Amino acid sequence: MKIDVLTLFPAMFAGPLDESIIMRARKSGILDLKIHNLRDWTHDRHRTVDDRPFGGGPGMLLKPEPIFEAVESLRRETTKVILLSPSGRKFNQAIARELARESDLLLVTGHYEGFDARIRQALAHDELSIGDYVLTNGALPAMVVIDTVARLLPGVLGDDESSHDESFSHGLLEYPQYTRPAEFRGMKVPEVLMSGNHAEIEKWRREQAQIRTAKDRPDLLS
Ligand code: 4FV
Repeated sequence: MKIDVLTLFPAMFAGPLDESIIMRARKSGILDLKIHNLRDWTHDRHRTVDDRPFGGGPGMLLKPEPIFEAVESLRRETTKVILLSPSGRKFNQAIARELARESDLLLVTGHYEGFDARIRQALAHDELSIGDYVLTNGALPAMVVIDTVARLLPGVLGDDESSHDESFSHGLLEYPQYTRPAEFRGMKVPEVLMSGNHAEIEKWRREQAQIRTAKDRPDLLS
């Protein structure tokens, strides 16, 4: 998968996407990730990317010209252009699975008070929000989407790392898990997990996932 990111803060991406599983995916070529500075598509001495909103109001908006030029020069036939903003549809595991089936994504990150509306109208295939809160810019949301989607790409997670039976994979929270020691500070691992009776273990895990979801995330059940 090819992922291009358009941002005013390329340096923010150094670090989170240069470690562990994501770095391995990049090195193996499964993920071709490129970070682009939006100012590279400006032509004035001040490299202007923002301006005041028509009709007044606080703050500044991202201008259409640099973003249109950048998207038009970076996108290909198959590219899915995605805006990151608080007014997007709420990103979740199902959407991540959807995106993981694409061949290339172009993530356009917001800043200031947001985008000139013509960017959404004429360029975006989709608009995603990572949650109902306001960040200083769209870099972290882009990293969240990249990390969530990349680990679903075939070959990214090794055998010992599986996206098979995890939270949200069946619309439920994950069942409680335990590793050695079997007893820690008086807290014992449930007997059934050490019974070797896989049918009983599966049954117990399904029940625990239901119980936990009903208690902590009943919205997932509805
Ligand atoms: C955001 C979110 C988000 C809003 C103002 C950037 C900021 C600034 N993006 N999910 N929540 N963006 O808060 O995606 O433009």
